[in-house]
Amino acid sequence: MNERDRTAQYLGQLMLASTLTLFSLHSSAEHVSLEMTIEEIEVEVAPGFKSKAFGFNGQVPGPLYHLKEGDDVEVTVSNFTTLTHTVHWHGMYQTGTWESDGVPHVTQHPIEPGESHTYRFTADKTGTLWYHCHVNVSEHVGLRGMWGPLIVDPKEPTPIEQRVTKDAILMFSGWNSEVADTYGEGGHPGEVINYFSINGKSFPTTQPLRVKEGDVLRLRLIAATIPVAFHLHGHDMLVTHKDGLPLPNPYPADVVPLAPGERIDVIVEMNNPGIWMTHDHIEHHTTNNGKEHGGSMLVVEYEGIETIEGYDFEGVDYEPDFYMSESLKQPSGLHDIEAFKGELLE
Ligand SMILES: [Cu+2]
Repeated sequence: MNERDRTAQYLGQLMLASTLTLFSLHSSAEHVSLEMTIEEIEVEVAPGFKSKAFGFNGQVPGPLYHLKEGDDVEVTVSNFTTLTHTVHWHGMYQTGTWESDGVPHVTQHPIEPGESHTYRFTADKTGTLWYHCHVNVSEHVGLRGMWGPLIVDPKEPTPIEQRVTKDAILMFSGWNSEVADTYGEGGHPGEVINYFSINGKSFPTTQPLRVKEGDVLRLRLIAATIPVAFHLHGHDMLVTHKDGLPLPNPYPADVVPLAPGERIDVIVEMNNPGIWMTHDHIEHHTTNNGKEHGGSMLVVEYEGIETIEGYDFEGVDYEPDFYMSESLKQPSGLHDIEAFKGELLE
């Protein structure tokens, strides 16, 4: 084969490969078959504070569901706990599959201890969704960690989404140390929520979020159980999506409010190198049992910046998947995150 033939053959292969890539990007809806358990675990939320939880796949937040628009999903959920549960896929339209909506005594019988239930639906809503138990929600969701992220990639992402270089998920929740040790208690109106967390951890048990100058950072903010007023220092955030839906007119903000259950996506141009705080501006949400400098806060670290002496995260082992940025790069499916695993209770 001469040089020109080889070049022609190479170009032919390249075209075939790019056609296949396009094909797999745009008509890649698949049948996805998944399994998830519910376990009794104990999680460390803050230094010196542990809570009993019901962990999807033994972790809080639950594992990441990363799907593509149009995927046909089948999830078998097995309950290894002593109480009943269901799974509600929050935001999913469930077109023609209302029996998979996960509401006990309305769309299904709750999953009894030792039993399993299979949910089947099409991923017909895109963006940042989440899932949670729908049995005794005020306790199981409100205090026991029964929530996790559900991300559905759209067939046609918006132009700004296509520029994103780093994707991160932040789930906000609260805890009540008074009932932390006893299943079946808590979740009452007026009870005192005294710990506040991002991805199940209160500052400084959270992790820094590492970026580099020039990154286009997407934060998927999910208010799982508490209201939030999310503030990032040193940058404006472009609010691009609400509840998974792209906004017709994205707008800039430096504080983003979320009501419980709400999801807001923001996209940030990382153009101001430094070490920057983010925190919930509902002031008592930045405390651990009333002690300041805790709660729903994290630090954004630009690569190459020298930190001050006595920096909060000095010498702390860095966990790159704490905001699920690494798992979001993986092919679609169900992703366990090691950093969120609790201790199994016997
Ligand atoms: Cu439950």
